[in-house]
Amino acid sequence: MTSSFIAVADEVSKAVADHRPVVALESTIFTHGLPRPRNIEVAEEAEQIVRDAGAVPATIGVHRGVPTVGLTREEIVELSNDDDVLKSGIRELAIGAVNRKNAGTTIAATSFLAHRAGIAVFATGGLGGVHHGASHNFDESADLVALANNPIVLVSSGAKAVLDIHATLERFESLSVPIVGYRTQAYPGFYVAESGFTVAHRVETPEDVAVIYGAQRQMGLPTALLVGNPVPVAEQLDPTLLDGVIEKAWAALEDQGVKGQAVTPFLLEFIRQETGDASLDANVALYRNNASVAAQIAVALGDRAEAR
Ligand code: PSU
Ligand code: MN
Repeated sequence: MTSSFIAVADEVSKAVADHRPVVALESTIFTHGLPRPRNIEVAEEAEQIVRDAGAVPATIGVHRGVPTVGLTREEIVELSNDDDVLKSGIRELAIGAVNRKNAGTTIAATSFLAHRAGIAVFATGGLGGVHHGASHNFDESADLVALANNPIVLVSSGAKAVLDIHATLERFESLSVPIVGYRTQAYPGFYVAESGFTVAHRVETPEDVAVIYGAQRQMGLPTALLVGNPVPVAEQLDPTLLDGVIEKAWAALEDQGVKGQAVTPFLLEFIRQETGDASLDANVALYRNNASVAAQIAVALGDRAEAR
């Protein structure tokens, strides 16, 4: 292992050493993004989906201060039920050495830890990005820069619908982070299949993704490869419902003066309540689908030497 401060589960480190398929999964989705007890069910189901597709799951989070790649079932349950659980980006990772608290890792921190552990593929729900009003509040997710600096394949259903999607896509362009649509030309809209923006490149198969990623690695490109995988249309949130709810969520955020790391969880929880859990169902559906596609990509990567 690259660092004695990061704990890696035996099953994961063996699979990485043997070049067998592994899929990283984040923990903020179950510590801050989903309500109990559904958070635990979803975390466990994602692992099972990855296993069923022939890959080893590595759920990543901070357990009692230790960044851990491959949380055990007990550790996932502990984080899921912890009322004091923190949200850890990259800059919080070392602080755990002193506070010894549990934390969910964001996409930024999970990408960093996955890459450090030699894992190439990561499945999540929706990306962080440029927040609404960022031109005056400067609120941009650290996910953006982390994805410019950690060469992993990240399967998501686009950026979170509460963000400024146009600005987020512009920032990914500035940061030279490539985005491909998985069997679509539309940039996915998280809870909905289409965000209203398009991607320049569409891929048809897990093998296509593996080939592009292998080429990136061969060239020594430092960035992630983003795979936009839309929620199945049958399971998406009603798009007309969504537009109105987002406006209300932004107003509530402003009203209550919510800032910093609390912004994203606040907005998602607000939308869940306003939609009577329909957004939650869509979130779970898209996450399942992303775990499945990520596992297929990990299998397609196989032991391609060029993709290491
Ligand atoms: N999924 C959820 N809720 C969340 C997140 C994901 O259902 O809160 C997290 C992701 O881990 C993402 C982070 O990296 O939100 C972005 O938060 P911020 O805007 O503070 O960077
Ligand atoms: Mn922020």
